[in-house]
Amino acid sequence: MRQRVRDGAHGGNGRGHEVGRVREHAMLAALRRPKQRRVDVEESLEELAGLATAAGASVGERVIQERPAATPSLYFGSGKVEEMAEAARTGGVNLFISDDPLSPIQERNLSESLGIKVIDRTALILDIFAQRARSAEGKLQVELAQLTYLLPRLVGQWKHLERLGGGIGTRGPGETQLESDRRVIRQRVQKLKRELEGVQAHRRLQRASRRRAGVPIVALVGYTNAGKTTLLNRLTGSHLTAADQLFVTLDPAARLVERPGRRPFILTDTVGFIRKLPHELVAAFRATLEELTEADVLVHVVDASQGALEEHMAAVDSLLRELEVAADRPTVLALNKVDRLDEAHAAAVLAGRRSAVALSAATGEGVETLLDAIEKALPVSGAVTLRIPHGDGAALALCYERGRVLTRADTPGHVTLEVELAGPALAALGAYRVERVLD
Ligand SMILES: Nc1nc2c(ncn2[C@@H]2O[C@H](COP(=O)(O)OP(=O)(O)OP(=O)(O)O)[C@@H](O)[C@H]2O)c(=O)[nH]1
Ligand SMILES: [Mg+2]
Repeated sequence: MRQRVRDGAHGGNGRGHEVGRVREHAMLAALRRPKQRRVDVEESLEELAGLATAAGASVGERVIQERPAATPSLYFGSGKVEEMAEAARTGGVNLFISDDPLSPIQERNLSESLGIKVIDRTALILDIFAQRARSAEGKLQVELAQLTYLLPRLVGQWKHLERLGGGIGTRGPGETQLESDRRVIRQRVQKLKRELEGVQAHRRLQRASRRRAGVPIVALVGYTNAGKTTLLNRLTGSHLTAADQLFVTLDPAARLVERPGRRPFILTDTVGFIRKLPHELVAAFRATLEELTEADVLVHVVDASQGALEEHMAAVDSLLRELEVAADRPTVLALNKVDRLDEAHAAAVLAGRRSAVALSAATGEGVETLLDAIEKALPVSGAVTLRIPHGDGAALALCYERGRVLTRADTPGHVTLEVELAGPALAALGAYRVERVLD
């Protein structure tokens, strides 16, 4: 794992540097509150193990403590923490990872009690992103997220010292140092934001020219490891990296899909989603993810062979809502990896899901059915003419956001547009439709 995150997450108890080159062996822990099902907590821990592996650590013991609520000082109960400290010593564990977010104080106290480095799921995900970011934009976004995460931790560290009654080592230069650290970080955050704006302006231009070319855009979205990149590779003959690891893809990619007898479209791949995605990352990656708002159709790729299918789909849906990707956007549900299921299981997964297609990006089974479904959801190819009163700004906005405006004529009182629109948007605007272009 990279040093930068470790220092930030660690709160600086002086041990972070020792394990720099040693392989990290991690203990994972979560609380189970009375209302939670054990299987859900176990699945979340399993995913945390996947994240730890992706970050380069090996995984040892997993601990679930049943408690009505977290404790303010240690998150876990103090008796449990003693047990875990003992287990860590005997198990050769040098890293403790909490599945839930820890406050800076909890992180620090736990680290002191356990005698090893302590991080939470957020720091772990940030670390993976830091290791994987390749593009200039990706790197800027990750650093921005890391600094946002670090800033309150510096403050927390200071409050912690104050709580201990100040005294030697906490006066004068200590405070000055903290203030200047914070100032330096804030300045860096401002600089990163400016640089990001530059990169993003460039990408907006690229997107605008793509849009002008008039080829519809189809965006792959989904949980990390669902098979998005494998599917893009299959449909476009590309060789983007796909692997059985979480967060392989960070940078967006776009490729043209051209199949004989079918309308061409641009297919985009982007960073995958996960439960409890750090809000620092969502904020920092907002621009990357904003690409989704420009898609004509979303293909929600789901790993259908996976037990926590419903939770994964819900996590993706809630992130899409957070990103304000319109809920009425045509979406095709791609239930992937059906090659791993027997027929009965595949049928059970498909049952009751509208607009779902079962497929295997690995074998190619079901891919033509997916292409049929995408084609149906694409904007209608023929243009329609709409006469919209000036008063209805929302309708006009919808045309520009969700359609492709070919011509526009403004007259007093009305705007007449020739526009290509997808089915749902067309249905919403049907009242303004006129049969032929008015002179
Ligand atoms: N059996 C099977 N494996 C698949 C299928 N599609 C993808 N995989 C495997 O699933 C793993 C993840 O695939 P990716 O395409 O990297 O998944 P992704 O959604 O792009 O994941 P991230 O970029 O990490 O978010 C890889 O090991 C793929 O080989 C499929 O249809 N069947
Ligand atoms: Mg990928």
